[in-house]
Amino acid sequence: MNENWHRAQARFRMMDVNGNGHLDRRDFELLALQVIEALGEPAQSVKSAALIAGYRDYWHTVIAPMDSDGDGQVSAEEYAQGAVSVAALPGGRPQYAAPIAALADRDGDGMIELDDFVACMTAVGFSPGYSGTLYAELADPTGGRLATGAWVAEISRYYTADAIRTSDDLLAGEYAGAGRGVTRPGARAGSLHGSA
Ligand SMILES: [Ca+2]
Ligand SMILES: [Ca+2]
Repeated sequence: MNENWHRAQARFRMMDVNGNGHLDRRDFELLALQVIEALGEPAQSVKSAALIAGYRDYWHTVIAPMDSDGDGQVSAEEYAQGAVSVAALPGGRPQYAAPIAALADRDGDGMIELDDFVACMTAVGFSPGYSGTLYAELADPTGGRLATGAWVAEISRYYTADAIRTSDDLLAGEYAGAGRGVTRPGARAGSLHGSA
């Protein structure tokens, strides 16, 4: 198992929101709804609709094609084989990147506040500590605030194969997400590794 395999499995677990061991359309609907709820955004708003559409497109165009056995779900094995590459993403970024940044920019001034960033990040499975650290790293060094474009760029960077700045830091943040308050009856820390 190499480092990229571990990263793939960590991502897989974050996306398997309902914890049934497979990725399908429902997981990405839940991801969008968790972010919308975490930010207190009205479910029917334009920003919410854009995020839901972004995650739906991401599922259909990026994740669903990894379903090599055609059962309508993407298993951990299929995901690992799918080799998520930024080259496969429309415009070089996942479709939810711009909508999630727009949603977190509550007042539309192009900047995201720390609390809103952490709410978004924890809603998709990152730990609060990692989220705070990442905000500080990405924030404008003069104003101390995070520009929406900087976050969109970071989400895109996250998909590049050489994106690991320090793998321990990144994986610690990702694995911490397994402890979020989502019911995951099928999620077991060792099960994915055992299938490698
Ligand atoms: Ca699932
Ligand atoms: Ca499948």
